[in-house]
Amino acid sequence: MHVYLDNNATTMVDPAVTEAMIPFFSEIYGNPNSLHRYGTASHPAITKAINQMYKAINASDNDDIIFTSCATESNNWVLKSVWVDKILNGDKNHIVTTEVEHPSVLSTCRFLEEQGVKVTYLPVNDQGIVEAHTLRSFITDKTALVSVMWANNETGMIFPIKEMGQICKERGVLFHTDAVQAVGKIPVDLQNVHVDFMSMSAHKFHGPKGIGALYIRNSEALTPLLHGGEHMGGRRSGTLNVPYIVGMGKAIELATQNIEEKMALIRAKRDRLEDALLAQLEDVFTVGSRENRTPNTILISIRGVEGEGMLWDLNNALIGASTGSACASEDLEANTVMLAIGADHELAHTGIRLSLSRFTTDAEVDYVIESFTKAVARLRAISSSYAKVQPTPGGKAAECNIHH
Ligand code: C6P
Repeated sequence: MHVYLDNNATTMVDPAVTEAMIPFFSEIYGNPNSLHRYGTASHPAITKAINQMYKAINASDNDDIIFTSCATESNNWVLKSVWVDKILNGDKNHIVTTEVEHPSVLSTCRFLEEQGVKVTYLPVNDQGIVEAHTLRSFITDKTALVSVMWANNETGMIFPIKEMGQICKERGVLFHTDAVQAVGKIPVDLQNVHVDFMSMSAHKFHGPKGIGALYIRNSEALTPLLHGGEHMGGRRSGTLNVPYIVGMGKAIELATQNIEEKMALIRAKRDRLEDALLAQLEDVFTVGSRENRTPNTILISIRGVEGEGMLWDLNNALIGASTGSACASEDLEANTVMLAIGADHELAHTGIRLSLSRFTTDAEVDYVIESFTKAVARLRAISSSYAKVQPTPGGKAAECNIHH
């Protein structure tokens, strides 16, 4: 059996999405900016996709949703443009973010620090989230932007975006959220939450790779990252990627329709998998409370088993998982989010991320439980250190704030 449990890295394109995209490769292929019929033929489909996006996140007519090439671009755009608009050409000098953001935010912040911007990286608590009140004390008169992810890609933990948005609104500071791991997984209602900018990526909700979007509240000013032709009202130049725009619209519609029902189905499978692994294996720990986690994600640590060894065994059993973010999985560093939570180095090398999707079946869950427990037994049997590092009950595990 083949089982794909790396849906936080990317997802399968829903066949209905592929079907919607196909005509726009070789039938309706004109440039939408051309005035002839071949160009204008794509306009209804683009309008439909934009409407699907607005509806899915409950944006208002005054807001903008601009298609980008990926969420990495959306995140870069917000951070670099706020730097230009509010710091280089304004009187601010400070950005606030968290220590567990995706590299597309963290590396951009490091670049901005090299340009002289002050960046505060908010610490996470033992659940892997930043508490809203922590943010309040770090905002100063010089703060231009707060950027906090809606849900973390490695743990699935959901951040208090509503409370943080309110704090930023009260303090008159722009608020950006990287909602890549939230949109399509949990309800995202922008009439209920105050955010100025929000990044999204289609391939995280069964759309194609290579297309993302940036939501911009009430047409807030934001210097373009890409200058060129006056595409998308001059906000982001480049010929519109019509098939992918159509695919993103269809994918977000499918992912957000009856989202509560979809969440319940995924959560039931995730909980069954998590319960079985915790019950059948000794010295394993999952990160963060389930109630405050995206319903598809488990980050599990297995004392005495290197994450890479575990991935190898799972891969041999035709199961795709990861040791954390796909961008960081080629090096053998400890899981940075687990270190931020306070796990010791040994445990931070043992994290395995299992991320389900609406296509995951019960039979697949059964197969993963069986294969996972076998792999742990095999790897512990050949581990020279496992017997030595076993914690005493309530000892090391409690110290490193990883929750059983
Ligand atoms: N995270 C993961 O394995 P792109 O691919 O540029 O559209 O999305 C980047 C991105 C931005 N923010 C968050 C929270 C993300 O999770 C990702 C992608 C993948 O966790 C690949 S590194």
